[in-house]
Amino acid sequence: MTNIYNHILQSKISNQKLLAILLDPDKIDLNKAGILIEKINQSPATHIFIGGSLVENNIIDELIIKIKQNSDLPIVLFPGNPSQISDKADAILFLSLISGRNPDFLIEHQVKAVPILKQTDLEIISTGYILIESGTQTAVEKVSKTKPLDRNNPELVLATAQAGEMLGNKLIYLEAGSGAKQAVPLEMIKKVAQNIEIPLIVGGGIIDLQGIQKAYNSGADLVVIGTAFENDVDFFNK
Ligand code: 1GP
Repeated sequence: MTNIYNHILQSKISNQKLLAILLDPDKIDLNKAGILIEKINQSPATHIFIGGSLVENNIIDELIIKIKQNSDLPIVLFPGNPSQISDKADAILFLSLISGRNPDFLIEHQVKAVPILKQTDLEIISTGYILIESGTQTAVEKVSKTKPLDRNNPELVLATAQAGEMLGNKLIYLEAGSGAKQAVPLEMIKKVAQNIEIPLIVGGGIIDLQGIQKAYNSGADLVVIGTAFENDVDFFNK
């Protein structure tokens, strides 16, 4: 497996846009995972992200094994907490919720994750995770007990992203929240993309192909699609 972060960087440099399908293990029936993986293989996805705000079942290992048997796509953990770490994946977005002021999600979970991560060969990709207000309270907001940043305050969002970059994060993730009513504003994506050097991930509330294209056109390097694919596995054929 090649280095996943380097590939993201190279893709950014060559303006090759990336697409991740997010699978929430809580919402997956392992018996039907075969069909799901087939659909992912037929889609333009370049990565599979695995995780969720809660994840109460423990099928993560099994799910990843099944994906690996049927797909060559890189599998990246996108964990809500350290219990979602699996050594079966290829990499992990080592997230710090820098839009919030809850120390648990800024550093506590990360400290707790270290002994687990040290036992794995996962590629660790430090990611500044920024939650943007999106119309209703999303699961991330509830679980993390943090306030999202004002969607009408792009300056603050940019300063937060730049602080993440200066702190050494390798990626910035602008998140509206899973199933968000409103996706991250395009102007905000543009402003952040133009003023950071590191790759930019955008996700939450993107429900159609035009939405993906618009996020790319605004400067997103990687777009994450969860709910839309969950609701319709033929989403990418439309
Ligand atoms: C959530 O950004 C991802 O963390 C995907 O969101 O489920 O709304 O596509 P959706």
